Amino acid sequence: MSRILTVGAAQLGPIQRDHSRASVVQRLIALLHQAHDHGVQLVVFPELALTTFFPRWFVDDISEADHWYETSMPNADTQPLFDEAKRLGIGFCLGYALIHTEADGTTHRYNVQTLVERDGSIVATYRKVHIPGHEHNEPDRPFQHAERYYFEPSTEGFGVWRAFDGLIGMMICNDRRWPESYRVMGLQGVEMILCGYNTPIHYVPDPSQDILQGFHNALVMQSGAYQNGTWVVGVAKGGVEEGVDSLGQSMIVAPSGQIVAEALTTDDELIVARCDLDWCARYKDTLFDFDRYRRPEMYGRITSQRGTVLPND
Ligand code: CDT
Repeated sequence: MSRILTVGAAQLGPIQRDHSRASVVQRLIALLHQAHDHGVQLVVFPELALTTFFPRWFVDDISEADHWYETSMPNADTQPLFDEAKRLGIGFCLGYALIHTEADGTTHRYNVQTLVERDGSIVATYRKVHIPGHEHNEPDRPFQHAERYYFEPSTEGFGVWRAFDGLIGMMICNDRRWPESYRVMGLQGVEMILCGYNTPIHYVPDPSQDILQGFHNALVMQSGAYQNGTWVVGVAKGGVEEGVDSLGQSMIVAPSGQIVAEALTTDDELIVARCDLDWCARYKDTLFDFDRYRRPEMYGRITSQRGTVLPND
């Protein structure tokens, strides 16, 4: 018997600075209704899906940016999304910024995705592992990418959860460029990885990469899917947001590495695929039978070393 999970990648167009969370949640609910019409069981929304991509601006006092973060999930703004999804019997994955306050008053800021089951229960909240960009204001840039100022990296790493009658993992944006992200989940048997992203077309440190953004986006997700025998659902917030053009190209990738659905626009757009989770075994039990073929004793550098160490002369 096959295990078909019908998935919707709910791409968003831009969210401008002055757009209220309530108006964004209405857009998410509109996509949820489209998903329901297509028999979707799980909808995946992008990274930072409730607000504009605020790390493009620097503030000297980080607490001035606290209004971009959620303090709890669900909350008054997102409760209508949770209620409607539960009413429709659709699960979802939502990216947002989270501020967590400890009992002693210390605060931690994370870039997260929360996975919600069809009955409305929260499966898990994943915190982004690989935080790209820079820590300090770089005023000569056309726009900032100060994620390393605004977010702490996860200390928990990549989990895989039993949900949606399968094994589901999560990663966020820059995580998708690192093979280790997929492999750590592959080693937990992952069958579908959910990944929201915000990718500016203009890469300030090396503009020669600008025309390759779409190629690299597909390259990393297709290879990650194939090499680990897993579905990958990549979902963009695309279009021109506060003057910054961002990649669309949301896609659903099969365990074969083939793209089975891809967005045509950079706007709010739902793409859908019927994903047979049992297809993962075709790769996991053959060419990528980890237990039979992997040589972890040869890979020590991957976990013992961070940067490059050149061979001796
Ligand atoms: N949001 C995010 O992680 N974006 C990065 C941009 C890298 S450029 C600093 C990405 O990998 O797409």
